Amino acid sequence: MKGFWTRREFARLLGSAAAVPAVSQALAEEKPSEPHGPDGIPAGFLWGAATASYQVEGAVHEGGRGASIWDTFSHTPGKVQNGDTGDVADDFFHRYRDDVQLMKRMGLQAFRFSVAWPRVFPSGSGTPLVQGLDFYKKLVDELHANGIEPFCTLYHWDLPQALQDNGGWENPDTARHLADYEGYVAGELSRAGVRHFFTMNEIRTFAELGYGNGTHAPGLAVGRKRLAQLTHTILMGHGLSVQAIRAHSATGVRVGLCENPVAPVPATLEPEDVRAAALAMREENAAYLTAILEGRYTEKYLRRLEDDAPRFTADEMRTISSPLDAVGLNFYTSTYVRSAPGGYEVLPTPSDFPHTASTWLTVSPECMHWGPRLVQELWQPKTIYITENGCSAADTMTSRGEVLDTGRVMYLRNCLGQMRQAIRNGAAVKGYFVWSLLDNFEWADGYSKRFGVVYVDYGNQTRTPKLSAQFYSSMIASNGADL
Ligand code: PNW
Repeated sequence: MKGFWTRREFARLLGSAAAVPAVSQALAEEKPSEPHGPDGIPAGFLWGAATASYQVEGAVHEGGRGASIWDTFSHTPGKVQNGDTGDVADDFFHRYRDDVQLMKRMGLQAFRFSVAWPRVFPSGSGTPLVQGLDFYKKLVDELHANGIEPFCTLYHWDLPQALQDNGGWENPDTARHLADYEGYVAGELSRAGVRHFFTMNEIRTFAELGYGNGTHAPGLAVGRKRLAQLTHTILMGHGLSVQAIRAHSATGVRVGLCENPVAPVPATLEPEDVRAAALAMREENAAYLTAILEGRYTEKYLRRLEDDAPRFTADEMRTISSPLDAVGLNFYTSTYVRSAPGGYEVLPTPSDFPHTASTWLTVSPECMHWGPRLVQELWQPKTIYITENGCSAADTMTSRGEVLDTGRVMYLRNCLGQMRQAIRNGAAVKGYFVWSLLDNFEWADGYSKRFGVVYVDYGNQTRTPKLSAQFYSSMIASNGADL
């Protein structure tokens, strides 16, 4: 089934030619995606699960690992719920073999993990630690031996503390150090057979929460002007890393990033509301995905920031929009919009809107339809992966040792149905990673919020697949036939 609109009709719907982004420089050279089968989920679709280094590994003092900003932050009283830290987490560093067997039993075809920068460069730059990548190489071998495709995120927020001491993302050198680190790791891991790399995870989250309101590491609130400039430095780090990964890795690797764009959902299907949603997708993500995929900041963004707008050069914007092979999208929730004078209006969230165990995470699976669909229609990526989607729940174990997380089953089933709708409407979604494989260290919420499809008893590190893991396994077995 085709989308509602052809690309040209959609461009007309968006209004004046000026409002229509030039096909992203980053993705312009890509061929259009293959037509998808009538079932919606294309053959060869990859079903996976995601984790991140600091959230699952533990072993923070092993192998010469340096400190990251999350070690510092979690050990600062009052920053994380219950004073939790990632010191032990899921002990994945020691238990990865068993966990890969768990993945295999679930039928997972892909696994997204991240590399901890301070395991490889303990102080962020200089000479890499010889044994720094041993753990990841063993993990990759284990995945390959069990027929699971590794997807490697190179920066999921654990910045070496030594770089933070020199200004962190406020120091342009950090972008260059990141690229050196990413080029080195991609070189090594691509020779170990890793074919998929993401430069970064969720620029929006670590910039806005880390430096905007200080609820994440490094816990700063630097004000609008400095935030805009350091966000630009982060984008530079991404672009330089894309180039470094390509320069250093074995041929055939695929490079992308994982971002969590605001996912605008049109309140109605009237063309003006759909157009409003497309405008909102572009403007609400202007400092992140839009800048990366178009190689420019929107006029509205620059005008809104006035004197606080970032300083940048045309050359930097070309670096930032270095061509990508894939776009990773993390979708958890939606933002409802409608048409309004000036383009669009973001609608307020009613106080009784259903939400999960995390109050920010409202239950609105439509993000999985409109999110990928609007990204596709605006920027035409050849490949989209849903690199995260999932929810928290107040999971408990029954006396029979089961975790019956029906809320998560409902959430995932509906999200996947909406993803199928996006694919039907032309979004080039080629894989899906549930967040998360395991319950883990949920940043400022510590261990108080559980996102896994597998329950972790933090007392003895026992893993118990939840009902949602069973649901996900059977869904994988049918390639989503029942969605
Ligand atoms: C993402 N918010 O983070 C991250 O990529 C994961 O590491 C994380 O565990 C997962 O989503 C679940 O939270 C976010 O407050 C953390 O809006 C917080 C927010 C959004 C994303």
